[in-house]
Amino acid sequence: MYATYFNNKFTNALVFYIFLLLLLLISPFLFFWELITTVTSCFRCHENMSGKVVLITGASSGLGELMAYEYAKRGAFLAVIAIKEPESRLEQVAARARELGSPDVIFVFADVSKVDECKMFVDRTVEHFSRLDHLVCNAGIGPIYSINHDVTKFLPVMDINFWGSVYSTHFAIPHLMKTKGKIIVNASSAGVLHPPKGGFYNASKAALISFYESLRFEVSPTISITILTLGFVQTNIITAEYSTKGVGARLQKDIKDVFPTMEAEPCAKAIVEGVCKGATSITEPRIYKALFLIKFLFPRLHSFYLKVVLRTLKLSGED
Ligand SMILES: NC(=O)c1ccc[n+]([C@@H]2O[C@H](COP(=O)([O-])OP(=O)(O)OC[C@H]3O[C@@H](n4cnc5c(N)ncnc54)[C@H](OP(=O)(O)O)[C@@H]3O)[C@@H](O)[C@H]2O)c1
Ligand SMILES: *[C@@H]1O[C@H](CO)[C@@H](O)[C@H](O)[C@H]1NC(C)=O
Ligand SMILES: *[C@@H]1O[C@H](CO)[C@@H](O)[C@H](O)[C@H]1NC(C)=O
Ligand SMILES: CC(=O)N[C@H]1CO[C@H](CO)[C@@H](O)[C@@H]1O
Repeated sequence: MYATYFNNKFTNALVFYIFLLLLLLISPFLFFWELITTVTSCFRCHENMSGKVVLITGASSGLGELMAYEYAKRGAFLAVIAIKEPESRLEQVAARARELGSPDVIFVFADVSKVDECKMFVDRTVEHFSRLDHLVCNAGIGPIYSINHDVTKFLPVMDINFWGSVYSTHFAIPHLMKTKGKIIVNASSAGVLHPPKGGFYNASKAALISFYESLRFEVSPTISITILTLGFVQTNIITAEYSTKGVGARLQKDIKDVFPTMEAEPCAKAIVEGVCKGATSITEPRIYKALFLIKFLFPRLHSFYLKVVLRTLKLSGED
């Protein structure tokens, strides 16, 4: 009996390693396949955004704001959404987008974690513009705490990052069906790489990836979905309210030393360009794609890397 058990276990492991070896052997061909696809995609025609309607949640700052400007430069009508806060800059964002070339911009204050408010801003956008072409589910928060904290404090992470995107998508789908539109969802490389202590944030992003990867099959080919898995981009989320006690600010500085980071503006430009070219997933900085590959092919190397990073960031002692 033990022999069979050992045998099974051994064969299973062997099958895995043989498969891995085969994969490595054919990887030069796979590599060229990827390369050729990437090169040909450069020549694919861009969607003409002039006269199209784009709804962006979380557009009062960060990448959401910059994406609004990129769409504005392409002549799209815009509906920009953010939660009403004393310092919310949504009106200024709307004004700037008009200056940059958007023919008409509306702004709506709403909390994406509330289902009726999501219905309200989708309805209001369609009432005003009579159509919807792109839905950008961008609003997100990123706290950094360990499981030892009061766990209920983190319900908002799931409510905003995951449910906020799902609610908006639910109400937008009937309108996107009519225009053969697109959904752009803001996940994160953290949803794939799960660095330590990002548990709640990273889990909300992993849930997004999982949900939208299967939704893809449900709504295609009418609606296409672009999943963003960004690495560290220098915006203000890392210093946002949930990462209290100054850990956020220090972390942002430390992160720059150990992870590849990218400026927000070229990143927003790359995203909108990718979406208009019909990309199904976008990763910026590109180097993170290599990290994803390492994680799937060599999980031991991945955890070794994370341990080293954890030590460098000195996150282990505090929370
Ligand atoms: N920066 C990075 O390194 C990075 C990396 C990977 C993924 N991402 C993802 O990118 C997205 C945006 O990041 P960011 O750095 O640009 O963050 P940000 O500057 O803090 O922007 C977040 C936006 O979401 C809005 N928002 C927050 N809670 C909301 C709510 N309940 N309802 C409606 N709007 C709400 C904020 O509006 P108000 O301020 O007006 O509330 C703000 O406009 C997130 O989903 C994040 O997970 C970022
Ligand atoms: C894009 O569409 C607008 C109107 O829908 C049209 O006037 C313009 O010429 C188009 N631009 C290109 C580059 O095709
Ligand atoms: C996505 O969410 C993150 C915060 O989690 C934010 O930094 C970024 O601006 C958002 N937008 C895009 C397009 O990534
Ligand atoms: C890439 C990213 O934003 N990941 C998050 C996941 O959790 C880690 C843990 O510290 C955070 O640093 C990140 O914000």
